[in-house]
Amino acid sequence: MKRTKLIFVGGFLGAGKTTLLWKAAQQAMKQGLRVGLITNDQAPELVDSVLLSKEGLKVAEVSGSCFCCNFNGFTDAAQKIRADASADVIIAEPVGSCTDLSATILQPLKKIWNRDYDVAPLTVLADPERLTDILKGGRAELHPDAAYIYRKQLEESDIILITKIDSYPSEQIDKLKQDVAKAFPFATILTASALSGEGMENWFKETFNRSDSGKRIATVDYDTYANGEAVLGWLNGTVQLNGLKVDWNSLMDDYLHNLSKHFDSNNYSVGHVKIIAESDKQYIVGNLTGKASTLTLRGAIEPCDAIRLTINARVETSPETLDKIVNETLNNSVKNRCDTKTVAWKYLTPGRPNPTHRFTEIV
Ligand SMILES: Nc1nc2c(ncn2[C@@H]2O[C@H](COP(=O)(O)OP(=O)(O)O)[C@@H](O)[C@H]2O)c(=O)[nH]1
Ligand SMILES: [Mg+2]
Repeated sequence: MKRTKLIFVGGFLGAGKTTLLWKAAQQAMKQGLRVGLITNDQAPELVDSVLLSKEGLKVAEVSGSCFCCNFNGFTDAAQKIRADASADVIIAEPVGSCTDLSATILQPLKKIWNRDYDVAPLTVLADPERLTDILKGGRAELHPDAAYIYRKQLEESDIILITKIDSYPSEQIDKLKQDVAKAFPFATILTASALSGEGMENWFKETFNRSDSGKRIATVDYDTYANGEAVLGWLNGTVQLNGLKVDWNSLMDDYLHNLSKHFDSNNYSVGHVKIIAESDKQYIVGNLTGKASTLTLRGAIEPCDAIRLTINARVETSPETLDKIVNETLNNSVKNRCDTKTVAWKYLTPGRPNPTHRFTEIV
């Protein structure tokens, strides 16, 4: 079997990685390529995997640990999807709060797995709003140590892809592009919108055709990195909701707005809150990537009796507080509308990153 192209799409929580994976996979399949995707999280019950599978894409998941701390879990998943899907290309999404991927994933892959994988340049996605603030030396409403992770992700990138350009004026994006090029002169700077498709082909071509991956290893202080992750409460849960011809669209809208209100009024900075509600035939996806203004809901479910709701929340507060807010808000939002039954529920603080490999030199 020939070598599989392996593309990593990093970037902070909510930057748009999963949306990009989805659109890139669709585009690549249209070109006749066989595509596999790998998602990653600290815990099971991952909205991203549910969502991508619903779109008919071949998805493997590494959950319970990030790729860096479970390198063999990553290569097992990659080997499986390479064999099952005869994949020409695999696109992998590391956890949004992870950094040091060049040292811990790209270099070991080049050294150990060169026969099977042709590793593409490391793409780091950046949302224009957060990026603008970080470039000014700000912290994009994040804890200083979480903002440190954001900067380190950019410092180790081969390609910085400024995303979501559909929602920003083009002059602003041009100026941002120049500023990013000045701050990170080693990286190729590209722009795209996964939603409108603009710039996607250009990014995919550049990434797919290049093999100069992991050209930099950033100096990362693991105490600051660990603390940047530890300030986040992490919750993954799945709940079955049962009622009678319930208007799920308005219920999900209420639920996400109520959650957002709680986080904002307590000044708990949101990394990313993502929900997917699924009936037999339809689904709704909700996202919150910061304050209430970032709230979006997509899709619709016709009134019916039962849905399955998966919730992933990464918010700057203790996991216990996060659990309380997510749970109580759900109970208040569903009151008199339906019953809830928990299928799976886990909340935690990510542990100190302890990578399987950590190369100090470029392979
Ligand atoms: N306007 C706009 N929103 C986007 C784009 N890509 C992603 N988003 C939104 O950003 C939020 C987070 O996206 P997601 O792909 O889940 O981010 P991830 O956490 O990096 O995987 C969602 O609300 C997406 O709809 C884009 O190109 N344009
Ligand atoms: Mg994602």
